[in-house]
Amino acid sequence: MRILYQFPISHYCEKTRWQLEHKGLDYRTRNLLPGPHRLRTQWLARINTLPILRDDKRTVGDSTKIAYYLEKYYPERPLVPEDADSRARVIELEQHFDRFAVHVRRWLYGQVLDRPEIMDAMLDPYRLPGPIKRALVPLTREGVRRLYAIKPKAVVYSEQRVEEGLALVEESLRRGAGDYLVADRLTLADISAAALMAPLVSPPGTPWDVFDETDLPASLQKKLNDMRERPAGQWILERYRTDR
Ligand SMILES: N[C@@H](CCC(=O)N[C@@H](CS)C(=O)NCC(=O)O)C(=O)O
Repeated sequence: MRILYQFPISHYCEKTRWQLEHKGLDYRTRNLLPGPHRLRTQWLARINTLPILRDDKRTVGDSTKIAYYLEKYYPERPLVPEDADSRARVIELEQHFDRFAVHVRRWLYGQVLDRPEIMDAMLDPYRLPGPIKRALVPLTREGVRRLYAIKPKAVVYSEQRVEEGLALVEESLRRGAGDYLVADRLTLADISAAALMAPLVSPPGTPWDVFDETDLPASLQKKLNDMRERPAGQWILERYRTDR
């Protein structure tokens, strides 16, 4: 029995879902409620964050640790190449995109945290009774603001890091041999980059595809369109169309 403890909206959880599905591994998801989740995550893996994977008797927390755990115990459809140079590059890129992901989250929440769609995307999976959901909305929103430091200066800093992340995708594509960042096929570097930056371009059907964008401020609409149209944005959308 394989269980992925997750927040559906978390891009780190999406990275793990993609990897599990690429490998054809069956799993069930268990959605934890943001806030009280820490009681469960501490008990399961002594960490505060999701994803956590329970694989029969083994429990692994953190998307990077899960990634290497899965490569080790389920080597079919490998995502880390054998060849030493490519392997080193995949490991390096995975680490970079893992760090950029914090800034993707902060920049995006900086733009949309006050919109109702965000709290719906976060809380609707739990099918809470209306009054409980209404009580949780302000607590969850302020919890997110505090936890991820959604403050004007930090959001501006994160915007620059997001730009670096997108530029790294584009530079890696120029260096690489084709559609993928390192090898001539999908690797953990591609899954990490595409999943962790997907909230910026909200591929159809993903948990971030929740806005009627014509309803967003014009400057934000333009920024999101620009991201979607540049090579990195196009590449993320293509990975979702082809490999997800
Ligand atoms: N490095 C971790 C980061 C995971 C992470 O930041 N998860 C967030 C959701 S996107 C989380 O669980 N936050 C809740 C908390 O910090 O209490 C990983 O790769 O799994």
